[in-house]
Amino acid sequence: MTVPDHERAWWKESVVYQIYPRSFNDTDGDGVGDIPGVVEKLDYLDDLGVDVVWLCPVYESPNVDNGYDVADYRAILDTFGTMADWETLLAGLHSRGMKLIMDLVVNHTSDEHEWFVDSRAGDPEYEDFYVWRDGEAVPESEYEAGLYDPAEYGLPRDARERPPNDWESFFGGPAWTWDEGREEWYLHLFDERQPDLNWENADVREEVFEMMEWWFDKGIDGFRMDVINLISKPEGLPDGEDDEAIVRGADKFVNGPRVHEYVRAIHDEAVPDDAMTVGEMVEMSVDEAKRFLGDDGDGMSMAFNFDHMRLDFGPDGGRWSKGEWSVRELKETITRWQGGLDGEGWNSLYLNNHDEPRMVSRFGSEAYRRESATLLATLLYTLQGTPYIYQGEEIGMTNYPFESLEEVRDVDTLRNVEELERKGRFTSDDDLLDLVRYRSRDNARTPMQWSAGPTAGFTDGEPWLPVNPNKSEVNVESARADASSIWHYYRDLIDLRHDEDVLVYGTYDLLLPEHDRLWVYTRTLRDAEGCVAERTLTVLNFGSEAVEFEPPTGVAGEADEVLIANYGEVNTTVEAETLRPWEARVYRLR
Ligand code: ISL
Repeated sequence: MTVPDHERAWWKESVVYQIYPRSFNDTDGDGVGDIPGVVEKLDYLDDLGVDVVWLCPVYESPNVDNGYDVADYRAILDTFGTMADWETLLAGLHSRGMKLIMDLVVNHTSDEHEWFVDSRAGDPEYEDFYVWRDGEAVPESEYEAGLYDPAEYGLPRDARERPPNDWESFFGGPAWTWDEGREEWYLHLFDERQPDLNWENADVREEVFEMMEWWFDKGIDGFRMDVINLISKPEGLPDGEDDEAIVRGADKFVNGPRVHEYVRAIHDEAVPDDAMTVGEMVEMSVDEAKRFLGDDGDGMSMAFNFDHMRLDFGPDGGRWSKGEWSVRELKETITRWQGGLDGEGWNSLYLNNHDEPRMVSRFGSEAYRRESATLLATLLYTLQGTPYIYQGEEIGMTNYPFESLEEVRDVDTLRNVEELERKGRFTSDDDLLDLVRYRSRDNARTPMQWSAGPTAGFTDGEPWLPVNPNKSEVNVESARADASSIWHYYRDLIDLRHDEDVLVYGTYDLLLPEHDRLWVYTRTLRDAEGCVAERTLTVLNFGSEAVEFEPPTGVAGEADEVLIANYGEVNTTVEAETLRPWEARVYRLR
């Protein structure tokens, strides 16, 4: 056997399908997807061939951030159904041999969570469950000189106080909100209605562990851990020092001093050995990631990193401005993670999710939708790591052509745009909408397109977000009826992944590193003696122009089989050829 047993894990051999329940399938006509809607599509998921479903939050929530603001970790949101519906879902997945991972959102809760309600009221048991601090007094002279505006912090005109430090929220504006009742500020790295939990408090940790165990007892197979590397805040909460940080203060609260202790405790106390965990890791380097993962890590199975999601940030380094990305940079970034974690961790492979624009619109080409969607998929399924499909990716869904801000629901977009408008960053309405069309998380959140019907078959009611007008062309029904569709290509790739150990475990080696259009690499499995046992070659023409491919020595003339190709039948030997726009091929090398 080429892959030693101790290296194998079910979650390495799996393909994960991410469901954003609000936008997946609505069965009761309220315009919002629900859990029975997921149950209705279990055979669909099974046919596609996925192994694991990651269900975005379905807990009780006021939905300021669509469920990432949890009001009760042990209750299902009414709109989504009941606990009995959820149990039906779990049983339906398990009976089909699929697994379920839930979203764990424990950096913060909703302000409607009873812990926060009690904390805010000063109940001694919960007083310290969140991060409360006194502010900093502002001298009258600063106010008079116009250097201080109480309105910026939502304070009355006569207030002369600013937050305890200069940290900013990911959703724009200060990371602190003043509470009238306690006469203190509380920390929120996201919306003001998402107060950060105080992980320094052992009771908080105990509550979280118990809640996790409760879900494991119900039979789940793992957790996706929301912004898990933000949970430890440094003592004294010092001001940010890095002017380039993604938001002010990130250099202080990302990977805080006790983060490894906490993440290890989560795994030791609350995660069964065979469960899967995937940490969402903001601003994470390869070396830092290794400390969470692998044999000597904190017990986490794998990590989402954001390095490749930053390549198109604008000149000011921020997410809410638009910059150019290049194939070279994307190659370099992914290659760094492939090499860095080989044997020492495990990658999560994704190019989009519920927080990111659609991958075809961002990294591919809407003009070559089929070709580029299948090329991007070929990349994801022939890298080392676990591939994630975000709902609709398998039919090549694209960004939404927003015509006005009124069509946007996402708190991140609305708050950040408001902040940018305040700073006078937009030259016109078109300028603003351009950025929204490019960056808004709502691009990924429009309803799943099941058919060409009036609401794309998503609901009988009025959908909570508009349906993409391309539904008549882009939908599951027509994709399944067409053997050459993106959907069928995904199914073939998933089969391939299940059949070929080399595509799961093989080492990645980049060829032609300097090429600015072609992305070419091998995957290699060696036997116990170190001899090559299996090898594949992936060749991708990452762009809308034809390109000459000159195979490098070592692979030229090789190959006896094409494992998959997105232009149908191609030559089985690797030789000099013109590759068509977005052409992708995977060969088995001799
Ligand atoms: O959207 C982002 C990147 O494109 C980030 O600012 C994002 O908020 C960050 O990646 C954290 O995301 C997670 O936590 C948020 C929640 O809004 C996101 O949906 C979730 O994936 C707060 O819980």
